[in-house]
Amino acid sequence: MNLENSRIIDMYKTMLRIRKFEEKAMNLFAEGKIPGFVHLYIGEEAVATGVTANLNTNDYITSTHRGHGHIIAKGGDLKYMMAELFGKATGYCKGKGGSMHIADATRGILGANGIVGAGQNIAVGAGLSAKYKGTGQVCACFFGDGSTNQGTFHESLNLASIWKLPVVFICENNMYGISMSQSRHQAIQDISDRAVAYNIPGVTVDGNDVFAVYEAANEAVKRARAMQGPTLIECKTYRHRGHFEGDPAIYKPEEEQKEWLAKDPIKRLESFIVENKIQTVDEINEINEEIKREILDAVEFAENSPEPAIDSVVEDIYTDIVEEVNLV
Ligand SMILES: Cc1ncc(C[n+]2csc(CCOP(=O)(O)OP(=O)(O)O)c2C)c(N)n1
Ligand SMILES: [Mg+2]
Repeated sequence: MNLENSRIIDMYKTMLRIRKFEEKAMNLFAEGKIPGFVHLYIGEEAVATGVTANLNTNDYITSTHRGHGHIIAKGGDLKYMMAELFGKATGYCKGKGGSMHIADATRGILGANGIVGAGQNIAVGAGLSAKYKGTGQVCACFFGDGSTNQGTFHESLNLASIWKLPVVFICENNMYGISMSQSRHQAIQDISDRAVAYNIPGVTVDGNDVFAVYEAANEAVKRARAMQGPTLIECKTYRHRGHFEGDPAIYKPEEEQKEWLAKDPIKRLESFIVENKIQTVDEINEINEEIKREILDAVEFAENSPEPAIDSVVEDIYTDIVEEVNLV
């Protein structure tokens, strides 16, 4: 692998930005400042980071209910994200969508998605449009292990394969769909085996190793841009938290948790950076401070932002009964 040091540091910063944003969201949720549901990506940061490091600003991504990491890695603005989590008028969806509906068309972020498996068919649509218009864009489609039992998974990989669409399918196998372990919800170990059914390449990588993810995605993105069709990449990883904040995750064995905490993707990259003298421990600490400040700025922005006006509840929606709604 041939990555310049500056790119390795950029990847480290992205992973840290995701981690710190989410740790902050975790605390703010516990304080009752964030309404709705929050699904954290802590532990899985290497996947979003390794994949998006291969994408351009105008390339697309589709995301999931666990979407903060994908959106941050694709360049989403932390201020508008935090404001959306707070339900404020300055948020990405003007405070109406919350954590699971953040989108930013200017950066190709086609949206987090509360419907499991629904990003896969959106990705096929994005790939079809890029191919039809000849724009050279690629779509990276993130989804979980649980979603690979949905019909959309089969339909999307099938169509993307026969139409040779520029889509990269990235399965984040964190070993659970809510409380259901992968060994209980499917009869295979490696989800990449399913690529055979669509006659496309399927690879499994260590999803906690950002370089392994980067390399697999690099090859898949090149293949997609060359209109050679999609690839299925399975990244084996682990979520450190419960399915959502508030889930005590009693179904996760202690030994398993310990084993995976020891494989923390950020600590691993940090060790690599220091051992290879790319940065000193002091420089790493400075980066940590810099990212913490970014997060605090985002929280300040969100806290100082106005609540949405009551009337805005009937704006930006598609319906013909709006006139009949009496808000007072
Ligand atoms: C179509 C649909 N079915 C069920 C749900 C409820 N649900 C939310 S998350 C989830 C599990 C998803 O597991 P996985 O795809 O592995 O993603 P992870 O949460 O592990 O990131 C389910 C079943 C839903 N949101 N949408
Ligand atoms: Mg899962």
